[in-house]
Amino acid sequence: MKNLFRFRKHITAMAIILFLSFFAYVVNASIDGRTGRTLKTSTSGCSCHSSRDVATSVVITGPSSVNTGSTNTYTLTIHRATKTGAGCDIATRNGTLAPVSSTLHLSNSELTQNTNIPMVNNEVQFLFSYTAPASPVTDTIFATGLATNSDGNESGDVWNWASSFRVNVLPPPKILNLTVMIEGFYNTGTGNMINDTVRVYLRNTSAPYAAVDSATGFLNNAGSASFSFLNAVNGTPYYIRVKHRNSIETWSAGGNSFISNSMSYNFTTSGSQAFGSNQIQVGTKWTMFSGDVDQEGTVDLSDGSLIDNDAYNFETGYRATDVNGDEVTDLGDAVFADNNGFNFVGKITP
Ligand SMILES: [Ca+2]
Ligand SMILES: [Ca+2]
Ligand SMILES: [Ca+2]
Repeated sequence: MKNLFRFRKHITAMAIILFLSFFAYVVNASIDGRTGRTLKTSTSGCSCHSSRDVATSVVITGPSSVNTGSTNTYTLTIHRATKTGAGCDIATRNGTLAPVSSTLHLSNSELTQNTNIPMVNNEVQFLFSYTAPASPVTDTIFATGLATNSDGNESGDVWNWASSFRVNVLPPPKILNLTVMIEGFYNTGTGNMINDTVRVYLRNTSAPYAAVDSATGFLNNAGSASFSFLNAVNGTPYYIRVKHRNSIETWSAGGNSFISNSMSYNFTTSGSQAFGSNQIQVGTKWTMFSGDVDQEGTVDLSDGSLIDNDAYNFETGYRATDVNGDEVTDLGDAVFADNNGFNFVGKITP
């Protein structure tokens, strides 16, 4: 009888311990994070921890524009006066999330805290990576932030949503590495060209040769620059049409395609690199004809008279009439218009 009584007491004590452990488990049930709590899937937020608190600052920062398939790092910052701990739920529609901070883990494709994360000066930052999908899309990153009093239960905790963060997922730019020289700007003595800006248009190779994209670049001493295009695609041939402030517009001899987002083209190696072989040789380089000051497609008397007017007025600086690029308009410029005008130089296009 005595033994049975002792046994009962033992059972009761064990039951109490079990109950207390279970209770502790329940109140701490979400200390290692909950998912499905962002505006992606729910408007209830961290509703176990009181109602939404607008004084809790929850902010997502990172690039708003990324390339398809690329991985970029973002930060979720949670700040709330008087609070000492934090948790979060981060979700996205199309991309893939992964923890960068060791305080995060992936659960149901979302990111959440491992435990109550201590704040420093009422603030905590969670770093995470976002890998963009393979196809262009406007994506959204969602987050809900919890600020706690670190007492191990839901009382005294507050939460808020981050503003939903838009991510424009774009195809990577197509890069044209172009070399093209300008007759009047090229110095055969030094082998260098005066730097200047040109605009490149990519044109379809069938009539009406529609412009698909354009980009500007700043040619260096070797006549080279990189041009970045957002609308062009790989594997489709384009004519390369080059425009410069006082040169005859010049087209590539034929169509050229981007392969793996890249293309190189060099006009200077041969006259026939241009459509209609419409270039002039200066020293060892083939260059765009200079002197089309009014950019109507030919070099003629009207170009010459614009140069003469500016020369008469001793104009200086960056002007279309400065055909040799020395920042002075004078007879040194008129000579190009005279020579090319005499030879009836004009654009040749498909
Ligand atoms: Ca609490
Ligand atoms: Ca002209
Ligand atoms: Ca000049």
